[in-house]
Amino acid sequence: MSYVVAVVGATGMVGRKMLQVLEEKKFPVKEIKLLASARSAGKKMTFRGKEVVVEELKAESFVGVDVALFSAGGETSKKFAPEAAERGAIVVDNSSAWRMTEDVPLVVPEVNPEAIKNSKIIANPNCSTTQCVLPLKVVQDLFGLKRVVYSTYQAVSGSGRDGIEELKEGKRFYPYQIKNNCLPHIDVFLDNGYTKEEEKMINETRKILEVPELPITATCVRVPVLNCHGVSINVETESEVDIQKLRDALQDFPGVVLYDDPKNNVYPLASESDEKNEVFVGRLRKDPSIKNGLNMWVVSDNLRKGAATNTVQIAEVLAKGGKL
Ligand code: A2P
Ligand code: 11C
Repeated sequence: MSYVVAVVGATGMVGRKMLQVLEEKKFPVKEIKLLASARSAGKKMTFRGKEVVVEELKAESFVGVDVALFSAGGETSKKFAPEAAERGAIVVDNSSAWRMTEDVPLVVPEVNPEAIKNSKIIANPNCSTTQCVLPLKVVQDLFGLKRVVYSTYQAVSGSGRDGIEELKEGKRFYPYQIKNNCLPHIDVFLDNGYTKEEEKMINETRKILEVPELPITATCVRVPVLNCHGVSINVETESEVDIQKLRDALQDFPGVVLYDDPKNNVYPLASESDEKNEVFVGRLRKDPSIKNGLNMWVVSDNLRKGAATNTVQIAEVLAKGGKL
């Protein structure tokens, strides 16, 4: 079987990465439709060595499409995902538009593929959440989760082209310069003093791991790194952590690479995770400040596993399950 695939936002950073990942993973594409705003209509892009003309996104674009991968911002997804679904396409949406909608599954294929069921719209989590729920699922299954504290070190590519241009070329985009700085400010501030990014990490983790009441807190920080987010995760567990058991389980878990040999300076790094599809986990150690505690350092390519790769993996689950 092969499929008609639409990429909505094909000209953007994540859209381009989706095309690259579809090629690399040899996703069975019969025909590809590249959709973007009217500004890009007529532009030529390449997929599998062939030129493809970008079309303006319209509701009719989805006639005959089996699966539509969206990464064109929340407003576009809100408007066009139902249009696509109505026309028979299954939508995998990388925006935040549908993530917390009750009947929309929020999926990381290594963690909760069963959540997909027969949904017509499937949401892809925020990049910083995605990379955390893989090791957290391992901890949850082994020792149970009691509380999670996230501290993130997020790359400028999470802000799209604007962030990259600021770090590379000094074009100002952030409220303060990012060079030589760390900004404890990602997305907008909410009335409770948290940012929307922090709120997303809290809510999305609870939804994916099916622990709606789990106490979680987060501080999200933008750092002067081009690509790959780092997250320090402090976890309080129900039962005592056995580091060797955790190491073994992480090594066996799909999509996770254990990089944990501190004596030989082996730990996850942005520079080593760039352009990789896996989540790198290291600095595993007990937290002796609480009864059952653990610290980990988790790094992943936010444009790949945090966005394009996870979206394509969801499409793979759909294809393998005969749902397209
Ligand atoms: P375009 O390139 O035509 O503006 P990024 O997040 O890297 O800026 O990419 C955003 C992607 O979403 C681009 O492909 C962009 O297309 C697309 N996009 C933005 N707004 C719309 C819209 N209103 N309709 C369709 N595509 C849109
Ligand atoms: C960032 N995590 O690094 C954001 C980007 O909800 O999909 C992705 C925002 C989202 O700025």
